Amino acid sequence: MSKRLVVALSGGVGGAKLALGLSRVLPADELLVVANTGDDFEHLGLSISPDVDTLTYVLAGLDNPVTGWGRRDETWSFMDSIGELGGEDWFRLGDRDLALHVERTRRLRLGQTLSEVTSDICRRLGIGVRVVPMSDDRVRTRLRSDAGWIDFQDYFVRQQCRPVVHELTFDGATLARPQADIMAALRSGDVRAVIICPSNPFISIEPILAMSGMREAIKVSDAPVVAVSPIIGGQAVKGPTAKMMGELGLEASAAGVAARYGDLLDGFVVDHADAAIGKVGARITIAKTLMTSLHDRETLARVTLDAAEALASR
Ligand code: FO1
Repeated sequence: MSKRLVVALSGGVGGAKLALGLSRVLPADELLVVANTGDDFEHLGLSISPDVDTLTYVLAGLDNPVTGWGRRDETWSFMDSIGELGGEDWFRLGDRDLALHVERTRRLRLGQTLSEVTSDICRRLGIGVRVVPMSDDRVRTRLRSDAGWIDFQDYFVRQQCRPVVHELTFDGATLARPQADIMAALRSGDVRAVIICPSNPFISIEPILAMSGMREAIKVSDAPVVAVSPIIGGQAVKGPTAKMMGELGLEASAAGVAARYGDLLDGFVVDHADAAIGKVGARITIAKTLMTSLHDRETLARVTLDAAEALASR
C-alpha cells in the first residue's frame, strides 16, 4: 500500500500560506502541520504562541489579510487602552486575538499541554488537519546582535529586526522532546513527504530541527524532504530572511537557503526568478513560489507534492 502522510514544517506567515494550500489538496487525515514554537513568549501575563496561532487562523479562514498575523475583522480597544495607561503596547494584541491568548493561558495553568490546547482550539474553529506545536516543552529563540543578546520578539517586533544578528540560539531545544504525534508519524513508515514550508530557515525551521532526535527521525522516516525557498531573486517575500543571511555571512539567495539545509534536503522548489540556481545537492523544481491567491497556494502545494512523489519513485 502506498504511503499516505505528509508532514509539513512551518513558521508563521509565509509557511502558513503553503500549509493552507496543502490542506486544500490533501485529505485532512493525511496532513500533519508542525508549528515552530521558538517564537513563543510570555507577555502581559499571557502565553503567546505566534506561529501556532498564525497557522490556526489561516487554516480556519480567520487570518488578518493586512498584517498576515492575528485575526481578521480585528478591533484594538484593549491595545489603545493599555497604551493610555502607559502599559506595553509594542506587541499588538487585537481584541479578538486576545481571547485566544487568555484562554490558552488559563488552560496551560490548569495543566493542559500546548498540544492539547491547540488541538481543541483547532477543532472548535473547524480545522480538519492536525496542527501540532513542535514540542510541549519550552524552547526560546534568542539572538546575539550588535545590541547584545535579545529575546526573539524583542528583536522581531519591538526593534523591527534592526539589530545586526551574529548568532542564534534556541534555548531549551536540546532538552525539549519533539511532540509525540510528530515522532509517531515519522516512525510510522507511512510518511510520503516531509515538506519544509517557505519560512525563514533560521528563526522558523531551525528551532524545529534543533530538538534532539528530530533530524534523525526525519532521516529514518525515509520520506523525501522537499523545501520551498522563502527567497525569490535574492529577496525575502516578507520579513528579515535576506537581511539575516547577509549578516550571518551567507549568500542571500535560494542557493544559500539550500546550502543552509544541507544534506537534509532531497528536493528544493525555487521560483522562476531563480531558475539559474545551478547545482545545490537537491533536485530542483522551478515554479511560481510567490503565493498571492488561493489558487497560487494550491498550485504550489501540488507542485511540491509532485516533486516529493518524483523523488520517492527514484
Ligand atoms: N508581528 C509584528 O510585527 N507586530 C506585532 O505587533 C505582532 C503582534 C502579534 C500578535 C499575535 C501574534 O500571534 C503574532 C503577532 N505578530 C506581530 C507576529 C509575530 O510575532 C511574528 O510574525 C512571528 O513570531 C514570526 O513568525
